[in-house]
Amino acid sequence: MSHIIDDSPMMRAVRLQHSDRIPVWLMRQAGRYMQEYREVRSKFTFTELCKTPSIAAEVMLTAVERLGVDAAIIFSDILLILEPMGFGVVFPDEGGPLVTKPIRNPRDVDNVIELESENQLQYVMDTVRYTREGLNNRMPLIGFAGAPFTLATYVIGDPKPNSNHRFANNRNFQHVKAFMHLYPSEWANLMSKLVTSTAKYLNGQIAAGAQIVQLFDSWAGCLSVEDYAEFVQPYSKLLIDQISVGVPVIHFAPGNPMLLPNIAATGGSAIGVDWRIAIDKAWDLIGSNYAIQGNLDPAILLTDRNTIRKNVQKIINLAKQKQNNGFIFNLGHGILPQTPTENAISLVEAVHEFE
Ligand code: 1CP
Repeated sequence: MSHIIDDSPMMRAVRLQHSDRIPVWLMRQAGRYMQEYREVRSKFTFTELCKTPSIAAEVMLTAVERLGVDAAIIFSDILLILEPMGFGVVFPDEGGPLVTKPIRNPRDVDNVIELESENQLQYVMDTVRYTREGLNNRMPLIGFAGAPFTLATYVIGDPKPNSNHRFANNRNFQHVKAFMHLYPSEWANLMSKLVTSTAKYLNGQIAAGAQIVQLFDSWAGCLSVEDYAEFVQPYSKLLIDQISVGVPVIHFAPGNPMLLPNIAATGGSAIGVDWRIAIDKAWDLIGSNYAIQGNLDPAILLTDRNTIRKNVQKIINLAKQKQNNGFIFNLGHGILPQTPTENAISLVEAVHEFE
């Protein structure tokens, strides 16, 4: 890896080394809130965008340029890996993503196809290459994947035949929870297939040029600590343990601060934290040997420049009280589509100007 990237604020922070400034990037930093994205998106469907690496790369490069952030993430989606695994995935313009061939009974797990090679997602590997080239060592590039549990929330459908398995209809996560308790051995089989596939996918992104990877366990917060420990933690650990040595992993599982000690024990160099807990208290739960990423409430970006600055300073002050190194500023979850772009820029400036 080049020394320029090794010495970048983002890379130094994720490794708990001192850096001159606090690095900042925003989850979902390229997206519908941004005029430039909406213009590109009006010409392509979301799937076409993801499958056209030169444009996917351009979308992210435009966003990082506009915002002035310290890290780029590839433009892609956590659900794309499900296609070569035999689940249909569609992204309708309204109502959220849809898995068209979900698991409806325990026997369906046998038909889930393990990813054989990252080349089955060649377009993602190309997006990594093009984005990395376009960045020209200005900042590290983050690859990413959904954690096995979060992928399972999308693929385990309503057991009733022909029922509509739209994820938005399943916000209580009742199907995935019932499945893991009722069918522990099929659950283990499904999670193992997701782990093996995701490890290949992430290591493929690393081979293609990703310098950090982030694991999104976006819906793990719906679980109790006991269920997380029994049904999820061993698999996420297995996955993180298989990531290429020396590549920092950011482990993000928002929604339930009570899980933080387990999330940290599961692995990662940096732990992502949402706004439901203060950053200093979160760091106490995680431990000082981990970097921490977070934790502004995305709703604050719907206010104004002064309110944003005040909230940014509050978070940085709390983080600094704990440790001088190892803090990455981010939102607690993805940026909201209603966010004015100038507010996102104000946030980045506020972090960079912090004394
Ligand atoms: O129509 C559109 O333009 C599609 C909107 C969209 C976008 C811009 C989707 C559909 N995915 C993405 C990109 C995306 N998704 C990125 C790229 C980087 C960026 O935008 O800056 C990343 C990192 C993701 C990750 C992702 N996808 C997560 C994890 C992050 C999180 O928010 O917790 C999840 C849960 C998804 C699933 C997904 N894909 C798309 C949507 C709207 C959703 C989430 C909502 C849902 O399931 O209802």
